[in-house]
Order: sequence, then structure tokens, then C-alpha cells
Amino acid sequence: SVNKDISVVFVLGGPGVGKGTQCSKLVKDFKFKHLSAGDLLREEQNKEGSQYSQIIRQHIKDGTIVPQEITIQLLKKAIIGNQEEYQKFLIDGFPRKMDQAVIFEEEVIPAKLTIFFDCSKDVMLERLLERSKTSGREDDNLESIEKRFDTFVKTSVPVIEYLDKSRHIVKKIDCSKTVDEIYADVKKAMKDII
Ligand code: UP5
Ligand code: MG
Repeated sequence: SVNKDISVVFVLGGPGVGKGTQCSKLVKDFKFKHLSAGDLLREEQNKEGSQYSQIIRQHIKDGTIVPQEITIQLLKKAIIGNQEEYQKFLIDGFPRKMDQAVIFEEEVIPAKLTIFFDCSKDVMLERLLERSKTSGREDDNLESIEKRFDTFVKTSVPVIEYLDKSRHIVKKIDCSKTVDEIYADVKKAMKDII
């Protein structure tokens, strides 16, 4: 089971805001294990013989949220597999629906901190369209991107508000700046953990 002494940080924000980019920078400088829920789902989707391939592919294409039990199971397994080596975990792009947040914190581990990357939809869209030239991601097309934005606003923003109101653990960071400017703010926001 999950060791209750580890520290978990949720890294949240809209599609293309720069969650993965900032997590990669943290991992270079500090001993964090970076777990992107989206990456874990894409890996599971591509695993030969996985019973979840189809359902994951459909949700990712539609920009909707994969049933929580699949994602939580993948995250839990990844935490357990790394907790001997790592004490600190960045959980990137999760939780993004209320049931995920409640069940993960009850049954896996509560987060110590949430970093919320915030910027305008236009900036996120520009970043995703640029990335789409090389990413090969099945959801980096205008139609899927619009659906991802929609899910973010309707389903994921309420989770961030809940974490903020109930636990006061949300630090909001303006993500319209350069990668290095944002990173300086990230390090400030995380000073008690890094
Ligand atoms: N870039 C980054 N920062 C920049 C900056 N400051 N200035 C200029 N450019 C910047 O960055 C995106 C692009 O922008 C890159 O090209 C980068 O170089 C540039 P990135 O760091 O990749 O952004 P990120 O926020 O990680 O974007 P991502 O597309 O990964 O976010 P999503 O939240 O949309 O995707 P995720 O992989 O988390 O989820 C995908 C899907 O999986 C979801 O839509 C959903 O269907 C499913 N999912 C679930 O069902 N459940 C979950 O719990 C999680 C995911
Ligand atoms: Mg990402």
C-alpha cells in the first residue's frame, strides 16, 4: 500500500497550459517523481492486450474523463512502484473530476499542495496548435482541443475550487509568461516542499 510519509503535489490547469513542461524542470533540479495521469493513460492505451485500450482512446479523443477507477489504479501502482526511491511526487493533470479527488485523497493519499497553472484560453490554444505539429497526440486537433477546454471549465475547475475552499492548499500561478519566469514562481510556491 501507499506509504503515508510521502508528499504529493497536484499540478493542475487547462490543456496545454504547461503542466508537463514545468514538472520536467522540477524533476531536473529536485528529487521528484513526475507522474502525468494523461501519460499513464496513453501508456495503458498502447499496452498490448489491455482491457482498457478502447475506453481510454475514446475518452482522450472526446476530451472527457476516463472512469476514476482506471486512472486511480494506474496512479496508485506508479506511486507504490516508486515510493522506495522517491519521497515526493508530482501528480500532473489529476484530479480533474470531483469523484477522482475525493476517492484519491481518501483511499490513496491526501495532497500537501496544489499548483494551479492559469492562463487564457487563447494562449493555451496557441501552445497546443504549435505542439500539434510534432506531438503525434490524438487529441491535439482543433475538435478535440475544444472538447478538452469544455471539460476543463465544466468539470475540472470545480475541483480546483473545492481544493481551495475546503483545504486552502491551492497556489495559483500565472502561466502566460515565459517558461523560466513561470518556473521561478513555481519554485517560490513550492518552497516548503522542495
Ligand atoms: N509551452 C509550455 N509552456 C510554455 C510557455 N511558458 N511559453 C510558451 N510555450 C510553452 O505544454 C504544451 C505546449 O506548450 C508544449 O509544446 C510546450 O513546449 C509549450 P505542456 O507542458 O505539454 O502542457 P500540459 O499542460 O502538460 O498540456 P497537456 O496537453 O498535457 O494537458 P492536458 O491536461 O490537456 O492533457 P493530459 O495529458 O493531462 O490529459 C489528456 C487526456 O487524458 C484528458 O483530456 C482526458 O481525456 C484524459 N485524462 C483523464 O481522463 N483523467 C485524468 O486524470 C487525466 C487525463
Ligand atoms: Mg501534459
